This record gives sequence, C-alpha cells and structure tokens, in this order.
Amino acid sequence: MTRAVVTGITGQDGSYLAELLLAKGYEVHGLIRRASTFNTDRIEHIYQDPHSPGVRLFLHYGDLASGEQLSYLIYNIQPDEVYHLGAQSHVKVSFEMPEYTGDVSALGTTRLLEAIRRSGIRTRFYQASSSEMFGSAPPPQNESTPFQPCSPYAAAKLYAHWLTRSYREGYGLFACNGILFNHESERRGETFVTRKITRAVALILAGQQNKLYLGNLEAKRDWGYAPEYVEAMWLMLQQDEPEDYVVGTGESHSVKEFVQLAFSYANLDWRRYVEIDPRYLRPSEVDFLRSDAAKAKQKLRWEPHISFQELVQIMVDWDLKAVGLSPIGAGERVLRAKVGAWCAKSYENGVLKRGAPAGRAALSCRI
Ligand code: NAP
Ligand code: F7E
Repeated sequence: MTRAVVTGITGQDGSYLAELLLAKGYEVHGLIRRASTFNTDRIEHIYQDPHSPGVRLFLHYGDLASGEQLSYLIYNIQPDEVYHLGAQSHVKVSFEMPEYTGDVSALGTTRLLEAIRRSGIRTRFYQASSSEMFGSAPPPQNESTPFQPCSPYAAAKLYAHWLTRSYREGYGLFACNGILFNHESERRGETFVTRKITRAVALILAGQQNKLYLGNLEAKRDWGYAPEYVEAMWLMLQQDEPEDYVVGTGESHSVKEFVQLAFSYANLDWRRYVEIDPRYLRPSEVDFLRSDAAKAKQKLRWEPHISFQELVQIMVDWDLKAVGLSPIGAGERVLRAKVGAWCAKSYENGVLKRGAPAGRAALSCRI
C-alpha cells in the first residue's frame, strides 16, 4: 500500500487531496495542529475510527514551526510520498505577521526537507508553490517567468520553492514544485475573497447581512476549482522525473467580475450591497495573474473542466444550503455531472458536514 504524509490536511486542498489518495487506495497520514477549537471540519466525512479494521487515515499532532515532531513522523511513517500543503496561506495576513509567515511557510519547508534528508528515506516530495510568487511579472506566467514577489507570503513561498529545487539538485530528492494559481471551492476559507463573496450572497438572501465590504475590485486572478488541482499534485509525483509545473485555467477575471456573477446568479444587484473598505487593501497588490499551463497539459495530461461561471455557481449553491436556503441549482448540477467519483462522497446530501458532529477526528487523534 502506498503511504503518504500530507501537511495541511485540515485545509481546503489537504482535505480534497486526502479524499483522492484514499480513493486510490493509499494509507494517508495527516499532520494536524493542536487547537482549542475543532479544526477538522473539512475531514470529518473521511475520518476513520483508529480502532476499526482496515483504517487508512491517521492523524498526528505537529506544527511546522517545530522540526522535532516532523522528524519523528517522517522517520516512523517512512512515507512513499510527502505532500507539503501546510502554510500560513493568507496574503493579507502575511503583511500583518511577516515573521510568523516566514517561520511557518518558508522555514517549515526547510524543517520538513531536512527531516526527509536526515531520515535517509527515499520519498517523493510535493511543495505547494504559488502564483503569488510571480507578483508583478506580466501575464501570462509560466515556468520560465521570472518571479517578482510582492508580499511576505510570496517571499516565503519563493524561499520554499528554491529550497525544494535545491534539495532536488543537491541531494537528488524527487521533489516537485506545483506553482498553482488560485483555486477555490465550497471548502475555501471564509476570509479569501471568493468565499467571502459567495457567503455574503447567501447571508444577504437569508436576511442576515446587509453589506459586503471589500478591498480592491480591479485585481485579476486565474481562478479554478480546487478538487481538480489536487489531481495535478498527485500526477506530478507519478512522473518519471521530478519537475516544476504551473497549474491554472489560462483565464483571468477581476474580483468585480466574480462579484457581479455571484450576485446576478442569485438575482441580486451587487451595487446595492458592495462597499469598499480600505482595511482590505494590501500594502502592495498583485494586479494580474493568468497562467500558461501548457506544460502541465502536455506532460501531465492535466486540464481543468470547471469553468469560472460554474465555479461561482457551485460556491453560491453551497453557501445557500449552508444557511438553510434552497440552492438555485446550476452549481449542483455541474457537480453531479462533472466532479470525479472520488470526491462524490463529499457531496452526498449536501455534505460536507461542516461543524457536525463536533470534532470527532480531533478528539481521536493519537496523543
Ligand atoms: P488553507 O486552506 O489555508 O490550509 C492551510 C493548512 O495549513 C491548514 O491545514 C492549516 O491548519 C495548516 N497550517 C497552517 N499553519 C500551520 C502550522 N504552523 N503547522 C502545521 N499546519 C499548519 O490553504 P489551501 O488553500 O488548502 O492551500 C494549500 C497550500 O497551497 C498552502 O500552502 C497554500 O499556501 C498553497 N497555495 C494555495 C493556493 C490556493 O489558491 N488555494 C494557490 C497556490 C498555493 P489549520 O486548519 O489548523 O489552520
Ligand atoms: O485575494 C482582492 C485581493 O485573499 C484575491 C491564497 O490562496 O491565492 C490566494 O491568495 C484578490 C486580491 O487570494 C478583498 O486584494 C478584494 O487581489 O482571495 P484572496 P490571494 O491573495 O490571491 C494564492 C495563489 C495563494 O497562494 C494564497 O495562498 O482579491 N480582494 N477585496 C480581497 N481579498 C480578500 N481576501 N478580502 C477582501 O475583502
């Protein structure tokens, strides 16, 4: 049985990746942080009681800010593949917590790579690099585009990116950087702009919110659907040679376009609700990201199938259900028609069961 370690398993991507790997028959070991509140909502539906026979999902406490537990886990689990997704992943927060962001998102990668190197284990390593590293470089951006990071987050990711290359070249580690452009879903954290918008649409319709305060509406992003992106991560580690890949849709849309589409899908006029609040502006902004993912298409045979409009519809439908309203329906139909069987489980009866039953996985974690 192939054995994988996933850092950031409780995050958006980690939860989809864990589903994918379990569906492929892997044994999956996830790193989770100790928190005084439950942080395992996104993986409740795949949680397996460690006492039941045939269990293949295991959770381990640890933190990227500390190397000792990482070494212990790598040495004892002896994984075939390591997917390093854990990070302080919020760009705006990185301006407020630059040192912490560097510690977790940059040095956290060093700690993990060192744990692998010192253990002497032959494992394959995936680093979650980011389109933010391109910063002010003009679009379209591909693997040859020079990086021009514009935030502490992007600088931390760039450090981790180069370190991953350095371990590949210096130590012969099978290590890949996936330079992923923005990817969203109904599991996206609520403070990222797409989810903030789709939740606001639902809460406005439910009569629980009057205004949506946003920052820069002109920034353009290449937005895709997250479950499709974790497939690209897996594909990278199945190749004969370790390489870096850009992953995105090749299309770009402004924040304003996302707002317009989300509100009009729900038959609302966005101008009545959206206001600009400077607190959501960043000291420096990445204006325009659009991927050239030709290499991933050619070598990995990876292509996205969910369009920008479908992404918006999926997320709005989800958030409508989350507040107890009927979904409009187009998003749900897209999910049924297009989303792979491996994550179908999460969509049964409008799952993901966020918030309930409270924290089983956290409670049963090995301590
Ligand atoms: P996310 O939802 O914010 O998840 C981040 C994960 O990292 C969570 O599981 C979080 O744990 C964990 N984490 C944070 N600090 C940690 C620490 N000190 N020790 C251990 N774990 C820690 O991010 P995502 O959207 O899934 O993204 C996954 C990775 O891809 C991240 O590295 C992100 O920077 C990168 N990336 C994301 C995108 C995107 O558009 N989503 C694009 C390019 C790259 P808690 O649940 O306890 O907070
Ligand atoms: O911002 C603008 C904001 O925070 C998108 C992370 O996953 O993708 C993500 O980083 C855009 C920016 O994502 C608000 O200024 C306007 O231009 O949703 P976001 P991000 O910064 O692109 C990359 C690829 C990653 O790697 C990161 O981990 O939207 N914007 N108004 C706003 N953004 C937020 N969050 N909130 C607002 O109110």
